[in-house]
Amino acid sequence: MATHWWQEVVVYQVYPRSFYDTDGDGIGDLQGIIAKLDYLAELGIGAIWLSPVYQSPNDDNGYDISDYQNIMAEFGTMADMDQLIQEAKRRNIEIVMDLVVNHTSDEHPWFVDAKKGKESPYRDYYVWSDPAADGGVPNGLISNFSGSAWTLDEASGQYYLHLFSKKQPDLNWTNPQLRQEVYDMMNYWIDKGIGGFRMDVIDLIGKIPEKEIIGNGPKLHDYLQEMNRATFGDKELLTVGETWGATPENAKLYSDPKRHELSMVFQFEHVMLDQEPGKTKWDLAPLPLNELKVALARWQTELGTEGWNSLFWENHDLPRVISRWGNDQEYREASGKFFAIILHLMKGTPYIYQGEEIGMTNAPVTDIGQVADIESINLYHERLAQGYSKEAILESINRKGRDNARTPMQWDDSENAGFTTGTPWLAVNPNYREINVAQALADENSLFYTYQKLIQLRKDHPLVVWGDFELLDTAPELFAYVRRYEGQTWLVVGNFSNENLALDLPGYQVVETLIHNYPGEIGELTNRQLAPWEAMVVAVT
Ligand code: TEU
Repeated sequence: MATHWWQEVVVYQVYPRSFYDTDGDGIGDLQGIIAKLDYLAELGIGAIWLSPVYQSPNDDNGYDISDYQNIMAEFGTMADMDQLIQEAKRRNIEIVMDLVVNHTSDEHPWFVDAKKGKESPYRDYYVWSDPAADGGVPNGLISNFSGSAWTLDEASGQYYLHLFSKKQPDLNWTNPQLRQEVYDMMNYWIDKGIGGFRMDVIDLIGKIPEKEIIGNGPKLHDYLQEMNRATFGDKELLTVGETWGATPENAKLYSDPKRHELSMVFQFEHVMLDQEPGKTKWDLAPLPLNELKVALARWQTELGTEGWNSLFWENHDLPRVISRWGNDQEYREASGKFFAIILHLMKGTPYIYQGEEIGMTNAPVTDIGQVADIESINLYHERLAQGYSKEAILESINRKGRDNARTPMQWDDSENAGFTTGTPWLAVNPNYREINVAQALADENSLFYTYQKLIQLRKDHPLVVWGDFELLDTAPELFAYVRRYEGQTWLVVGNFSNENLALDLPGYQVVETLIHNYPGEIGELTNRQLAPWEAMVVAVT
């Protein structure tokens, strides 16, 4: 079986707006990423997933693109971008671009022209519909950012579709010319020497709006195969689809090498467990530990050789995992290491979201005025109108809002966490004096070095990349699994709780302690207590 570089690396996601600001405007920039490449090289990552840096009016922080072949002025210039690609390559780091082609900005020239009327050559690049018989919206499709997914274009009397904000009109992928424009744009970036694409909500491009079919439309995989042939198919690129609706079954459709589509997908099954069934992420429910383990394990075993996993706890849309499922007070470091160890020893390509490697936590808000994210702001107004209390809505936002992970990167304990000399676009988490990169680098027991060690283990031991996976049947709070490869066996064990936990795994003799988040080597695996969030990787016979 052919192997690929993107199976062996760890990817680091940079959210440029919040990473590092070099010109004092309070917004991170490309020179800021270049300045921190040595830091990322020290961590050991092999690729950066770069959230969008293209020209954008920033209704959704760059996920609303008005020019795919220009750089957002606040972030820098195309020369900076070329420099970033080259400087990263010098350190064996590939740049994976965010490909946002389910929609554009309403300020993209295509949409500006399309709005001129039905005769516009770009009209059909977007999705238009006449009003329903009663004169209202064409159907019941709902935007991910609240309200109808249809907005009336007064001039023509037709509605246009936007599955996200009004300023993110959906592209019409049934139009072959539009598809060719997207492929040409992708080739422009490939020619610059990028390492791949992270494909934003790619499972929506096969939609049939008139039938209210949104995800996993019938033509989706035809389009991806066509895209593969027209762009990256003959290149060694990392391509990862963001697919909220992925099951192990359809993940194989995307990532089975024989089908020539993508390298892998992001699946979100585990991310949706702590919400009321059938409702939204804002409708909070406790995390069922056993279901989490079972969900993750199913993905580990079901893809076999017909697909490839990606592994993540966090990204720019999700809360910080330590606050969400760990303990961001007393056991911040220990629980952070627990999540790192449990995830990075699984089979698949791991992703680290900026700040995760130093254990950044959710940033509390007490008033909607402190929130910048369009998703949370729209939710707030929608739920107020529906009669929810302010307190209840703010609780949901504090727990699940996207700004939690978007506060500026905490570099040191100087003002604004060393992120900017100006006023940060979003307030820095007040805990930056204790939690920051300088502190983490100075402490040899910090979470940073756990991540560094995990990345090194992956480089040194093919077992981590290629080994088989078996979940052990244990108490819900005990997360235990085995990896096996060419006669070697590793055991990964972690205590998913704030309490001591009995450990009794007879039948294994410890040969070597590879990683442990509490002091000391591991001897016996029987009649032992695990401390809160204690986690370890041991080679066994
Ligand atoms: O996210 C897709 C998406 O569905 C999320 O917006 C999701 O609804 C929510 O954040 C979590 O429940 C992608 C990008 O990652 C996100 O940042 C963009 O806002 C969105 O697409 C539109 O481009």
